[in-house]
Amino acid sequence: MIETVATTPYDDQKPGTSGLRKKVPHFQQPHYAQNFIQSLFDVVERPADAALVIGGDGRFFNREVIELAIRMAAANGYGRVIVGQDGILSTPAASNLIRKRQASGGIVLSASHNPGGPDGDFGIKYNISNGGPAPEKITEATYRRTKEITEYKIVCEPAPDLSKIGETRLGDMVVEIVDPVADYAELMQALFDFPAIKAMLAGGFRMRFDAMHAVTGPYAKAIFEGLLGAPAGTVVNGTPLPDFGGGHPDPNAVYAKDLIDHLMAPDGPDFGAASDGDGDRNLIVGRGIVVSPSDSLAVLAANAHLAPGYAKGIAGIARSMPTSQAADRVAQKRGLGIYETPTGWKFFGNLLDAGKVTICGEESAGTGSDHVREKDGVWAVLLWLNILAATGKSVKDILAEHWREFGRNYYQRHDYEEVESKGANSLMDSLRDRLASMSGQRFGTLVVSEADDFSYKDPVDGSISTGQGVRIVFSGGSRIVFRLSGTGTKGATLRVYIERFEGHADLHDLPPAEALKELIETAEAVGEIRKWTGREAPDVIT
Ligand code: G16
Repeated sequence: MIETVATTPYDDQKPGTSGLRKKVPHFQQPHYAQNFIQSLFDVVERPADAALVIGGDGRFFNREVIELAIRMAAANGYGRVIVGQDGILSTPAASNLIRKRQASGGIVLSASHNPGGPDGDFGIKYNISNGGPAPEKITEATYRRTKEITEYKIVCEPAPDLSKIGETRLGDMVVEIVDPVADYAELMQALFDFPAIKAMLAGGFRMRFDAMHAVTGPYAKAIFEGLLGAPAGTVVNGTPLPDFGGGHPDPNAVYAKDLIDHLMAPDGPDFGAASDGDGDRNLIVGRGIVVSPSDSLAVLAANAHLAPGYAKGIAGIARSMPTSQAADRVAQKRGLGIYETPTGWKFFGNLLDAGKVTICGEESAGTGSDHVREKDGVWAVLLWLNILAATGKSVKDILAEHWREFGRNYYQRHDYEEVESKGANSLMDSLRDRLASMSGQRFGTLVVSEADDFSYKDPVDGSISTGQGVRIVFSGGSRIVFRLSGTGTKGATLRVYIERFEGHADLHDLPPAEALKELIETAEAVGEIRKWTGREAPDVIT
């Protein structure tokens, strides 16, 4: 039986870089999640009897909202929901299922790399029928709808048991509970040379994968320890927990320190990797070296042809604006198209659908390809393993050779987290006010050649996105980018991205902080970070 429930709008349901993210208690307010889900159902394109994929990263409150979404889908005319067993689906696995099962879309419950638990973060994102994050025109229409919503529809019957694989009915709708790993593992086997990676692992190559108590645990165990035969224990922190074991499932130098420490030991494993809350980000570490996400994108793009799924070569590369220009150098040398988009995977969807690019990546530890329409942590790890197996080289050697061929783009991102929104906005406003007069200005040895607030015109559908981050480019190509994060849930997070190109091979082994020293000082001089944030130093440097 369908119940229509009266509700009143909330005024803060504007999706950010990747869906609606708030603290759990915020989501637990009466009708909060229901309002957002109904607004989505009201605005998204879907034929009658459409299929909808539903899953999440297993964080606290996951199951409650999955059950709600199933009951609301049944009341809103969906013909079928495809749900990961126990409510689990990594973001890339959900993207794959949407595509494979020709669903009209999917709901993924995750706040990605943000911490979980009763006081942690929660999130709802919607993916469209190509498997990718909803573009801005849908997120904006959803937001508009949330401001005028007066009722939502839900069936009175409870959702079925999510632990049992198979089909049941809820009202007129079929509820199909599926193994969250099987279809994804099949896709990975079609892309990569599993026998070669298996042989490398059997030959004594040692790896460590840290699932950070988040969603990739079951995927990593099935693929690395199961299909590829890595010894039991290769995957650590492999059981998804609602609070991620009290940790912060963000695979960076701060939160994945334990993994990095293992890889820095002289007798450490050959290869280490980690993924985030919902399995779309990745960190790659070789023995004695951490690979920056921007370099990882460039290396993967330059070597993808070594994997069977990309043997014909790649069509082009896309990167988000703040991501380093290392990938541009690969594109230029190999005669490939290169696209610079705003931050957010949603901007890659049209380029991938149009066949303009095959590989995409972001400085925020995301890399992926046209196999799905999301970034994909386990995919990146497998492509690295495939490259290592095909070349027989170490991660360190691969990077050194890459820099020799293409030059090195030294790169750092400085994050100032949970700063007061007012100060952060004033910092950005002050920069914007000075943009027009910045060209020609000198800071030490650096002279500004160009300064703008990045805007993007989508080459496929012509849509325009403005205000995507302040870029200050210096003669010689060095850059400082200032941007406010769109994924935080408290105050504002200021991100400062710093980049310098070095062409001389004998200068490729400097610590990034040293190579970027003058630019880091210039970032403070131009941005007046201390003055506006009251902070002496960044919270996280990646
Ligand atoms: C999300 C988006 C990414 C984006 C990242 C950082 O990642 O999917 O495309 O690069 O946020 O965004 P911001 O700098 O605005 O915080 P995830 O892994 O959180 O979904």
